[in-house]
Amino acid sequence: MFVDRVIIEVQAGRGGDGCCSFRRERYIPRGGPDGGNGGNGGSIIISAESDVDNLSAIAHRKHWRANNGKPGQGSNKHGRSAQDMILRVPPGTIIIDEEHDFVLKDLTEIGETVNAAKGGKGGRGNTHFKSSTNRAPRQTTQGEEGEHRRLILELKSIADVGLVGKPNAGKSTLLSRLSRARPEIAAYPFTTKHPNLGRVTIDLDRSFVIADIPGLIEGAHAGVGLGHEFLKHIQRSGVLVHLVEPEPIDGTDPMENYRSIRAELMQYDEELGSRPEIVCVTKAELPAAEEFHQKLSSELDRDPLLISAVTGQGLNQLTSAIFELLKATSVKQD
Ligand SMILES: Nc1nc2c(ncn2[C@@H]2O[C@H](COP(=O)(O)OP(=O)(O)O)[C@@H](O)[C@H]2O)c(=O)[nH]1
Ligand SMILES: [Mg+2]
Repeated sequence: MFVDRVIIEVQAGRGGDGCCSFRRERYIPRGGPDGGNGGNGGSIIISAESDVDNLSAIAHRKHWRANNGKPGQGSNKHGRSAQDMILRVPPGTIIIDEEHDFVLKDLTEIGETVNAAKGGKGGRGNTHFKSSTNRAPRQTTQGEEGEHRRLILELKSIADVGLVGKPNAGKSTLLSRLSRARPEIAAYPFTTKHPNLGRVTIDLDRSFVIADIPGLIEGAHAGVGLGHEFLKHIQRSGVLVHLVEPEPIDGTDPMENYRSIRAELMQYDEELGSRPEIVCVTKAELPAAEEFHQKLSSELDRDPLLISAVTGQGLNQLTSAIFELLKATSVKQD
């Protein structure tokens, strides 16, 4: 199951109370205060980890609660602090405070963490209050309450490149050919039910991540088909690769298909629709491919590529073009 949005409640642990105690030993009258401090409550830490790819492990539970700190004891024994609870999420997870409607943290990097609910501090034992003027204090403090929050966790995948195109255009096949990702592939629409990420390695120091999302169809922005919700997984991609198949099995016009995906992107988010785009005519070995490639060339101001995931035609050209464009767009951002 692929989950990219969950609402949970997190409750940090309470701090342990400070202890009130006096040393009582034979031959030592009025031995003085010896109550220890309470331990700290556990915090709820959310951490972006490379081996997690969606939020399903978090979705099975609504309440996440860290343990309380232990109270202090006599003989100046401090209570033990509770361990923090760590929730592991994929990089790209945005942590939102639901009640107050603000972003607590956008965990974009692997290894980044946020303390989503701080554990309560332990209370002071009466030893702490000992002074020259008060040698037998009875005063202690209680442990603090742990923080409580309602959180929305929303995953917007981190991928350099987003693949777009009609269902059946060949997106998943291309991803599996270029990377080690193994998305589902079949000759019917909507085989891909959730986004897949794959890293494409050109050589030792040149690589990038591609996201394959379920196919768009016209009206996706209005909730038709698999809907636009998956578009958020390419919203952070600097470059789009738009695949168009030359001979759609459903008999649709490939040129119309190209235009409708463009319109769909613009309607969802103009900024996304304006990202640099590499257009590819797929399935190059099919008879109609050449002719459609020519036709599309005259329509666009930049030449589309002609590729085949079956024969490998144009794939090196595509990965180099992607890399160059990524380099150019990241320079512009700096
Ligand atoms: N002839 C040919 N068929 C392809 C090529 N790439 C993908 N296909 C086929 O097109 C169909 C849809 O591919 P898929 O990758 O699932 O498309 P997606 O819906 O865009 O992800 C499958 O039957 C693939 O085998 C290609 O380069 N040449
Ligand atoms: Mg697919």
